[in-house]
Amino acid sequence: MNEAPSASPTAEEAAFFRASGFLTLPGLIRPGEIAELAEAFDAAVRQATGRGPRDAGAFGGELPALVTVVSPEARIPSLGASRLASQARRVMAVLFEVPEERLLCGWRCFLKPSGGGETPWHQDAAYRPPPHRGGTIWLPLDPATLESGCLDYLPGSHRGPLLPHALRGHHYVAEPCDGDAAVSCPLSLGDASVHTCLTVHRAGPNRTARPRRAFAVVCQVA
Ligand SMILES: O=C(O)CCC(=O)C(=O)O
Repeated sequence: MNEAPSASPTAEEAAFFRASGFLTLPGLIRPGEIAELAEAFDAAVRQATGRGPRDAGAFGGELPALVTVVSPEARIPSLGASRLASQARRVMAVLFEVPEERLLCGWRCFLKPSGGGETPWHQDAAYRPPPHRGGTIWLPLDPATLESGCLDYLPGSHRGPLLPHALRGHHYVAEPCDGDAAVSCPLSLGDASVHTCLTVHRAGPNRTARPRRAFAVVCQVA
């Protein structure tokens, strides 16, 4: 899976990220590499849940908004050697201005089934103990559109504070949260977005007939 790395974020992109708390990364991964990543994603979901991503409505009685598989790289070791792994570290090191050796990274599979509801507003920091220095590279394996459940970000929310979150089902939900100023980030195959662990974000419902799959590479500055 390894190939020569491509360009790092420019100074302008890094400045946008520091001001806004998120950034889109067009062409982070070549579209041809997505098929291999999608195969690894499907295998990890199948191993973790006993079901494939296209087994519509097969994840229990009620259709979940999101099926999450934590640490798929433990099930599919080739992920750790993939270009996404090296690209994620490279991008994070530039954006957080640290050497790559200081980054601790882990993966997530996020599967939003066809018909799945919204991923509610939250800050990833609600899921982890402090210090809250780090972020997530989010790479969709199906086009992420307004219809399929792309991410929406609240610009500037990464300056904090960590909002109160209520645990609803499997999700921490930021409350109260006014999403009026949200910016939607639709992504084509090969594009990714990156956000900090304090950036308030959500994903819309999936109104398409296909699942919306995404890998997240979550990095903390050690
Ligand atoms: O994929 C989703 O619906 C949610 C992803 C998310 O919240 C994240 O990557 O932090």
